[in-house]
Amino acid sequence: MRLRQVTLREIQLRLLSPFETSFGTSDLRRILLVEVEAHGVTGWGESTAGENPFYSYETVETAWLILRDYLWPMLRGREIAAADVGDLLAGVRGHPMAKSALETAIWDAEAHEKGVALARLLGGMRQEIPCGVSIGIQPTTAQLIAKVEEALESGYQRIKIKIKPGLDIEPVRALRETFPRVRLMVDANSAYRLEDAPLLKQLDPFHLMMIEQPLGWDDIYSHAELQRRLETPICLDESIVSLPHARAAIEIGACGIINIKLGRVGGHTAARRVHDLCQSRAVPVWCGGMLESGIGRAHNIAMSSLANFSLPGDVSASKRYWAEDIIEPEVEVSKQGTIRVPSRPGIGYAPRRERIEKLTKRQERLA
Ligand code: SMG
Ligand code: MG
Repeated sequence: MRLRQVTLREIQLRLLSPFETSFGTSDLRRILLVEVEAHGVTGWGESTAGENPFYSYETVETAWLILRDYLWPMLRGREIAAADVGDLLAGVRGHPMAKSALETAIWDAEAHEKGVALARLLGGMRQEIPCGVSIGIQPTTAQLIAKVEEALESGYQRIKIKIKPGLDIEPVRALRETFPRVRLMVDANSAYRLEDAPLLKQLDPFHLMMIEQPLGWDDIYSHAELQRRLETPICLDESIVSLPHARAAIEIGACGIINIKLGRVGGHTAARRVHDLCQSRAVPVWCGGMLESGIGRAHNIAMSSLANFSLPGDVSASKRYWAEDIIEPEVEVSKQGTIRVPSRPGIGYAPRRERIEKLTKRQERLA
């Protein structure tokens, strides 16, 4: 297809409640949406860049600049296929969240053009995906337990809690005492150092499914060192920014599980390559979340339909985060803790244009 126009929009959406991790708190989300138009079809993508360069170096501002000044000019006027877009953009180093916003929008447009569900176009085979929740750091253990209880009542299949130094062993102990059999894991978002290995070792007796990204985002080597000392599998998130990083991590034994995020690796094609590599090395993967609006959530669902997404991901219902989402229907989770992969064309959820217009803080049309 040949794109006629790309529209960048920044919308702002307030989270139902603030989300705290080891690196800070999110409350009002600034979300960059990309809409691409080809002849007769449109496609939507979402950049998962944050308000601040804390989870990654990208922000809404950097993604906007890179999309407008570099990525769109590389595609303008060309005949393109969604599967090739990632490679066409490879001349720009890094900036995977900016790339992913554009690339995923093109995948959506191509699926609409072909009249097929994006999940099928990507090669996904699951009709429903297993879901977990990610619970931010809570002011008290009682509040944490209440949040976990609520998630389990809604049917979610596994619980992830955020930890940071000083709020790690005790919350996990309390949860294990209250919920002895629940599938439980923790995410440190790089808050520890290799010297903390004896502390992290104290998590082993709680039979966690995994410890996500305990050490530095750029320190795959130390994770291998740590993994040798722990029984609990390490799952890498921030460290896996590309296929070569995934290969290195697996080869040196830095993790037993990988969290795949579209924005962190640069789109569907890159994510599928990481998925395929992990599958060939018997490393299970699951889909991470970045507090996405419905657009990003829908792309996560399509990606999660691939075969090796065998563990419950962080893709949860719209209503956990938003009073009202920007897609129709909203993402819903069954009592069994699953999301049905839509069979409608494209991402399978319709962007609510009027609502998006109302939430838009700025927009720029690129032709
Ligand atoms: O979208 O449910 C969600 C959030 C999942 O915990 C989540 N994401 O490191 O995995 C992670 C965090 C990163 C986002 S924190 C702003
Ligand atoms: Mg994480």
